[in-house]
Amino acid sequence: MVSRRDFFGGAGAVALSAGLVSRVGAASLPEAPVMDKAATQPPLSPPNGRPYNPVVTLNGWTLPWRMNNGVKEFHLVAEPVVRELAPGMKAHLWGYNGQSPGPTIEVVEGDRVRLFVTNKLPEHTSIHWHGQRLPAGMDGVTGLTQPGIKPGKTFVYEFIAKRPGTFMYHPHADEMTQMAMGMMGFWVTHPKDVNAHRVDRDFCFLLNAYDIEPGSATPKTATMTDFNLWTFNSRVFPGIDSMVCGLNDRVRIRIGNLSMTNHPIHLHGHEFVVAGTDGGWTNPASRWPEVTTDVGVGQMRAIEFDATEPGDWAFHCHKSHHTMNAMGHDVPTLIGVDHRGIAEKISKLVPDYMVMGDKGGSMGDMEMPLPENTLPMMTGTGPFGGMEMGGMFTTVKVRKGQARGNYKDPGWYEHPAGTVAYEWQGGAAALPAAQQSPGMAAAAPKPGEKVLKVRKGSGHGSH
Ligand SMILES: [Cu+2]
Repeated sequence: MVSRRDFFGGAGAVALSAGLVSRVGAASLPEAPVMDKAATQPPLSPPNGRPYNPVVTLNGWTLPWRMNNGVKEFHLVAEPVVRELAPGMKAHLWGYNGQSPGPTIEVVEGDRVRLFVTNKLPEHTSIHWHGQRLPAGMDGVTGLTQPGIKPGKTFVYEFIAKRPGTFMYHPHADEMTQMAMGMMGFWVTHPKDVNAHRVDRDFCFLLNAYDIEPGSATPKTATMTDFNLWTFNSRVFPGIDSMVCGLNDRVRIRIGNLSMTNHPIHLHGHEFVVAGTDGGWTNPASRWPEVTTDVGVGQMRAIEFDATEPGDWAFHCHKSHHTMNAMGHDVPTLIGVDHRGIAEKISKLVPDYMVMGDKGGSMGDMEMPLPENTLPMMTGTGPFGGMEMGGMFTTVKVRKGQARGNYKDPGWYEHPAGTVAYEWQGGAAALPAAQQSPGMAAAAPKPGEKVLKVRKGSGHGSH
């Protein structure tokens, strides 16, 4: 059936106007910068517009903009990209401006924002601005609020960034495929008052997941739960950069979940509060300290803490399957089973088969033949050996003297003498000087002296 619109917009009319439109379009579209690296880029200090304190996107970057008569103009290009998940593995994904996830968009509360979205995918798409207050027609839901953006076309979205906070963007078109292929990005609307909610370090990243068969490069898009690569911003450990902080810095980590399951995110060595959600900043009186917070599907959390403890602190999803890379998900349990002979038989059928949790062996230390373009399931080497991690794992590195604005990885933490767990060699345990409380050395018992353990009441030194 040919509709009236089709009739008037028929082939002849399109051919006549297309050249004109595209010439004007090319001249007036903002530049669409492309990122060719998966490394964390330094924060983008705003070159124009109102000031704000920029975020650092973990293994990502912020999209530059241009000002056009007071409007902040961005240009996102939806396109196939090659994303390095970690050194040794590249994935063929869909993303924006050269990477998946796309670049972070940073604006200030009250900014008028105009986003040009060009579709270079083989199918139609749209962008939904997750969490924003905006006119319904700018909400980016294909069929409901706009037609899909056809391949080769550019759509314009325009609205005022009304609410400060943490947001995401993703397609609302053939979502199952497009999200499984990596189409998503982060959005931060900074408060108008540059001193409001101010922190020293403000990191952000998305939780996402892929199902890429070892040896291949393109995700299986029909997978609902059995993903084999659990990622922070489309990176897996050891490919995820550390979040580097100065001692006593106030640190914020903003996390958005666009995977298909929840992720209990856990920080070692510090307690944090959830200072913000997808709905905005939390009331300080409503906050409670915790060391793990669950980030549900479609949710965002901004956690904050004072980095008071120097060291290299693990930061990871607490689902143990999510800190593993591919191939760890269909392995039989053979703990306690005499597997001599069995492993050999199975390995004839499954070339990469090996026994886990037996004879003290660990996958982390073993050299296992891998198909091309995949990663060991538990990997990474720390200063004390194999870390046996993968997937959603990285570190928060807290260092005295790490200058403000310096995000360079300082290397491994140098532990003060006597503060590292050690093997007991028999005899009395040596209590290192660094762990003695004041006055303890003087009170240490002489050999053979009987020690009476008495708990002192506070404020009473009479014992
Ligand atoms: Cu998880």
